[in-house]
Amino acid sequence: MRLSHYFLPLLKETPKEAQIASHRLMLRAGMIQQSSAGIYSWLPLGKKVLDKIAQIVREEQNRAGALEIMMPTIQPAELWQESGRYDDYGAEMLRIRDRHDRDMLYGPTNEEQVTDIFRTHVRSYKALPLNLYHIQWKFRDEVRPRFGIMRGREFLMKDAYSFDLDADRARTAYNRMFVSYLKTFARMGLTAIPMEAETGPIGGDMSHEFIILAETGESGVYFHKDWLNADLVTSVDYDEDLQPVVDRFTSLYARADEKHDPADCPVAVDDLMSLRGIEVGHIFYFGEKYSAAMGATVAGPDGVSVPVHMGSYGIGVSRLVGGIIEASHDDKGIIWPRAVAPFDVAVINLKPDDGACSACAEDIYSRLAGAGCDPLLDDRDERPGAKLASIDLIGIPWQIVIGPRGMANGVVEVKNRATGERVEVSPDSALTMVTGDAI
Ligand code: 5CA
Repeated sequence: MRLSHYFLPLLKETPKEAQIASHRLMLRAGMIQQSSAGIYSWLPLGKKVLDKIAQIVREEQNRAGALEIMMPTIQPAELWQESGRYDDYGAEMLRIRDRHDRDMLYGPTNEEQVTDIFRTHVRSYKALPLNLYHIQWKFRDEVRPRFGIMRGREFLMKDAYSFDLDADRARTAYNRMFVSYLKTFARMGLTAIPMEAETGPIGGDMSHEFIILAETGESGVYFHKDWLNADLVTSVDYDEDLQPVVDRFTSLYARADEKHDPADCPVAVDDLMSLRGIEVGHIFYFGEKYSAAMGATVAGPDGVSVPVHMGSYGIGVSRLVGGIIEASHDDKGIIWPRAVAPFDVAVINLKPDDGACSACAEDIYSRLAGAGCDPLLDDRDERPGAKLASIDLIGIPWQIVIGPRGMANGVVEVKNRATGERVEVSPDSALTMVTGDAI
């Protein structure tokens, strides 16, 4: 992409309304624009990161055996009346009436909708196990939308729903999602700590939140310091028995601060850490809560029909954009982990009106694209200092800086955004450095 053809509305001033780094940086980097409280438009740079995060989530859900569907954002009130949640959900639910005076709602979650799909088509245990997910916008009329897209009213969620014949098999489905979440967040360069949690309006009797550590997080968490070096289960296979893996993780102490009781904590004071975190995922096992209320039953091997056992599994896809920035930024701007970066490498031409600089920049740009990289060419007619600052701000992992002084010596500068390291090398070596990192 050529920056001269792109839409990147950078802000020079720090927006006053933004209280935390990720909100400030997303506005300054031209990633989002507020439409109304807690509701945002995603501009090209933001949309690209959002899509990359969604794609990692999708790949890991597919790998864990879940099947992608797409359910609507607008749901009929009747489904929620069947489960009993239409009245229970309260003011957080956005209620809509259509032209025929039918009560509808903008879905805050999809347990009822997916249970309706299931009961329409599945009658026998032979169709199980089944796990259906979608990546879709939700609406919750939060009392205090804040921190930009971190606590929005409209937000993008991945929500998966598992169906099994009994509690034991449902536990297997739960464990698969548990492990797939650790893998998903690890791919984004994040350490996520699973923590026993309340089930809230979703209901049920087993639940874990996945928390990433960040100073500005809304949740306080106490945890064993070994979490910081926990093996990220990348090598675990879904065909093995996952219970020991889950047990290994859950045996390491992690508690929300309101649940931490110093008198009853098994961890020695020296090993205990207390930090703040952001909830990026939440999984629930709630058994027959919705299936019994909505008549989603299957005939078991003995021919007897029983309500199916269900769980639901959420990831805050749009919240992760902010969460990753909270976990990875400095005073110059965002530092994207390679896997979610909007572009792999920025080619910065400091003097576009210089023939040698432009020829070199164009050559590097086209060879990067040919090597399967996604490069951004800064060909704007801007001061060199402003260019370097804006590329630092938007956090591209590698920068190749081309200027007349280097050209005279046949070299360009390669900068690693995360470490700040810079080296002067030939254009060929620059290509090897940044493409080698991609592969
Ligand atoms: N149906 C269940 C699981 S699919 C569910 O809705 N769970 S949840 O309420 O915990 O939401 C799942 C995830 O969505 C949360 O872990 C969080 O990362 C994200 N999320 C929830 N509310 C918001 C919000 N207001 N803004 C941004 N992300 C949110």
